[in-house]
Amino acid sequence: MRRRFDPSLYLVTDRGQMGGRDLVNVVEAAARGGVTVVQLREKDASTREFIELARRLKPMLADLGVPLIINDRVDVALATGADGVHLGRNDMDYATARRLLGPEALIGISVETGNQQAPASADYLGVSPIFDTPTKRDTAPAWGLEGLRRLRAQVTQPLVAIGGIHLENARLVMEAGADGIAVVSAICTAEDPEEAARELRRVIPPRS
Ligand code: TZP
Ligand code: MG
Repeated sequence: MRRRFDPSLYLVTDRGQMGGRDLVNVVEAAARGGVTVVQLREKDASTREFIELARRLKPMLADLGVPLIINDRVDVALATGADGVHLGRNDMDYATARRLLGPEALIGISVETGNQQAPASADYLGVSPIFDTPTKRDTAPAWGLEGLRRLRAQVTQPLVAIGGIHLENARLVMEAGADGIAVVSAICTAEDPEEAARELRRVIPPRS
């Protein structure tokens, strides 16, 4: 049995895109607007700062019933009681992370090309990038909607699509087979992150 979780609107944080606003305030607004999962992504923070940020987010998100996932770092997830991790191809392997985090943890795996495999028991695959995006430039070639459709037909894990997704194309991405959309700039740069999340929620088809 796969762990229960709603991947439909997945916020990936980038403090650099928040215009000096406090991370917790922006994430809380987004969660109130309907974000269903939050990934804390900190590429430049020290381990200590990463842990402090996760500890600030965790109780607020727990109160709102929104799981917190840590990007890359199993140790930070363990240290902070986060709900899971998102692992890229150079991060800890799935089996080791599962052993350390236990059967209840949410573990997502990045899939950047058609020949990358992922364990059937992964909680979701992060399909990356769907479209080119200024937020992350060192990516593999974009999947496009057609690539996403093809992958959907080949794998059983839930698919969370990321890269260049915003209000105008979110529905198309869902219709191409995604179980959820992950966004950075569409929420982190928004003047009103709560409203941005609410608007994205409106274009995501209800889960069957
Ligand atoms: N991984 C693949 S693309 C991406 C990440 C973290 C960035 C997506 O950012 P945006 O602003 O939603 O295009
Ligand atoms: Mg990573």
